[in-house]
Amino acid sequence: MGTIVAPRTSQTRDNAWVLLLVLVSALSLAGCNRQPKPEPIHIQVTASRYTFQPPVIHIKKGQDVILEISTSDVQHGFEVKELGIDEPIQKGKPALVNFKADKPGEYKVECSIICGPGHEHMQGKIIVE
Ligand SMILES: [Cu+2]
Repeated sequence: MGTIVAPRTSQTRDNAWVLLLVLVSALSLAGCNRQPKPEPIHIQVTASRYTFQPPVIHIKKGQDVILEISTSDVQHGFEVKELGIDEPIQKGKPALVNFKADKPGEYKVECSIICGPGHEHMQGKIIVE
């Protein structure tokens, strides 16, 4: 009789461990779901007479974005009117621009500081998908 009871007890203990493991896994999964905020994506942009590099920036709707913008020659401005961005870019001092676009579309990037004869044509694009 005793030999039958002993294995049952250890079986019960095993079940308890499995149950505990399942509970712990479920709790840690639930914990992950509570912080779905993804890290912001970091994009390097270089302004120079008379282009932005990359000329087209692709991002996802709702994604937190940090643009690190530097200039390789003179002072430029990084302006995206529709997103309320206008940042002067000085040599040796990269500017960090943090934003999030909630509406898909194409946003025009323009240089907002006169930088030479080609200034008017210095444009780029942000495409939000
Ligand atoms: Cu300019």
